[in-house]
Amino acid sequence: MELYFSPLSSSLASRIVLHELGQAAEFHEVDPFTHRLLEGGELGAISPLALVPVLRNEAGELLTENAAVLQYLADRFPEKRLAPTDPLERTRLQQWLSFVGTELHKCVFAPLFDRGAPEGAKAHALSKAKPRFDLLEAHLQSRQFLLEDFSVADAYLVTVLNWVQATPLQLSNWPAVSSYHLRLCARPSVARALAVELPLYLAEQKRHQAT
Ligand SMILES: N[C@@H](CCC(=O)N[C@@H](CS)C(=O)NCC(=O)O)C(=O)O
Repeated sequence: MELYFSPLSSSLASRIVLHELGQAAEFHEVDPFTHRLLEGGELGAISPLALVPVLRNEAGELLTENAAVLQYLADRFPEKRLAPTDPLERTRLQQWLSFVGTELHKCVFAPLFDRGAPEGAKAHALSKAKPRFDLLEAHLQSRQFLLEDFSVADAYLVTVLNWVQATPLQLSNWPAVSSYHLRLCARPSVARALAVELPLYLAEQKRHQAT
């Protein structure tokens, strides 16, 4: 398998899941500002919106959209139980994947990181954070994970929570979410993924400061 990724972006969730599954993959780094592959070439030539993650499976099929990619990975290796098969539990998983993808990633964080977004859009996005983090806080107060056990939705959530430190949001306002974040960051698959991608992220920042 091959994963097109940008350091510490939403594609980190797929790397975490690959580690959970014990699967090796080929990784292709994409600069999120230019959409160029560091090895040369354009992500847009592979995937029209030039967004990561893009997963290429062994048959050469290209898969996009984080929620779909993560479930595909989990379903390829069902013995690792990273996605429930019971219909109700699977729906709960999809509920959390959609919540993280639409209510947190796209509604709160995407405008904060969009260099072209006007200030008003950023303030508006910040105003959406509290009810969404309050919901998570209530859910995580009595749980270790979003579902009964670690699932691909946790890989996505820990990825998005990493972004808080680059925003004016303070995770300490939501203690259960903050403990969850620390706990998940210490999980071997997550710690390993962060150890690889943090230096790549810092190098990416340096490249763009220089230009
Ligand atoms: N709907 C897509 C969104 C993916 C997405 O927003 N990826 C970001 C990284 S977190 C990206 O590639 N950004 C580059 C850009 O916006 O040009 C998904 O769920 O996978």
